[in-house]
Amino acid sequence: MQHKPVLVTRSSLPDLEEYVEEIKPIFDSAWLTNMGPVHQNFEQQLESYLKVPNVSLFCNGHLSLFIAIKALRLSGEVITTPFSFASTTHAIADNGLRPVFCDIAPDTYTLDPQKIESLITRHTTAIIPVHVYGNVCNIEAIETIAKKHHLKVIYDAAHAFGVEVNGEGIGNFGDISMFSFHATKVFNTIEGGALTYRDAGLKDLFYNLKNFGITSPINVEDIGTNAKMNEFQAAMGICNLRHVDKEIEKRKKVVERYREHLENIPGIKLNPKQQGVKTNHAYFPVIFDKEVFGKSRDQVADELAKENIFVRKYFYPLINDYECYRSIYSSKATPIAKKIAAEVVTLPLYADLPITIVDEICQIIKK
Ligand code: T4K
Repeated sequence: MQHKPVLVTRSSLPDLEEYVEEIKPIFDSAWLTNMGPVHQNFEQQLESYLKVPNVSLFCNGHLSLFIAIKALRLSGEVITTPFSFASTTHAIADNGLRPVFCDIAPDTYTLDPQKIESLITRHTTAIIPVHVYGNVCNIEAIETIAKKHHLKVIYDAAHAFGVEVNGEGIGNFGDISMFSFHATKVFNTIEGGALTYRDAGLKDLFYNLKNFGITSPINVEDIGTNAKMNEFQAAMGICNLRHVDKEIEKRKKVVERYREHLENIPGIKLNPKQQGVKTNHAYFPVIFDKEVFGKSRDQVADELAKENIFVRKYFYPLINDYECYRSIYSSKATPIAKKIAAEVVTLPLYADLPITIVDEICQIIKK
């Protein structure tokens, strides 16, 4: 008999009893949102887990990024990658800025620093790279370029929760990093997001911008929005944080099994292992080179779908090919990203994915 549909991921959840215990004080106090005690407690726990000096919480990752850009008072042009989720570019464009797409490196799928400088103009004010799939960007090269040209750097670290570089939390690089705690992420608060940053002076500004720009009962200094994380989200975060290391360990086992099966098959390229990086096993992207492997990514996806296994083509199409951007941009300007977007699938990956399913997926691919 066929198994139930296997999707690309499945949210991690604590035991119901654990969550109920965590939300009891919220029912007692009737304090549901607006940076209450659970929110404050969770923020502190995250600073310690992520090994960063400052965390600000938000209702989702996208509005975190939107507010990060707004807070730095950027203008003009922002260099970014087209190989990402819609959020990265939308957050730039929605701030009234012009996204400028830079191609990616073929090994990590992150922004290629060698291609950044030729895109810098007198209007450029920032770089927004993405640690896509949890792969770490070339942070040293990006920092050098940013310093030389006086640019801000905001990392989209939506995929990089818990990732460390030589023991340092990934959220310590650049001016600001954004994490997503969406249901589909390694660590979730149902919906949710956070900014991490070294400049403690940003804390009050983030607080105000996520709360309509209100600075006191009689003063509104900024055109802010409503991007507050509520107490129930924070309680979910506190529960999930207790288990996240175990969850990542389980993901690692799934990834290792995939690698055992798929490593060294001509025409198949797996995600790189980066030296000095503690990974979080967020995604398992696989590149299929049809010329060598014999089947395209789409054919592989179709074969798997016949067996009730549904992969995702993260990130196809490229953002510069979206209907809302393609009249202004050409994806031909980012050929590496275009090729990878056409050849990549992300295979199912979550903590409780049975190894038997991993075996089945790999048998179908090998067949
Ligand atoms: N930057 C980057 C690089 C990002 O990848 C994202 C989000 C952001 C910024 C913005 O962060 P947030 O504002 O979202 O916090 C999903 C997620 O919705 C999105 O958060 C994520 N990136 C993106 C890569 O993936 P979809 O449209 O593919 O989601 P959906 O609903 O098709 O779900 C995918 C699979 O996840 C389902 O097949 C099953 C599983 N799932 C889904 C949901 C909603 C669950 O197991 N539980 C659930 O509750 O975008």
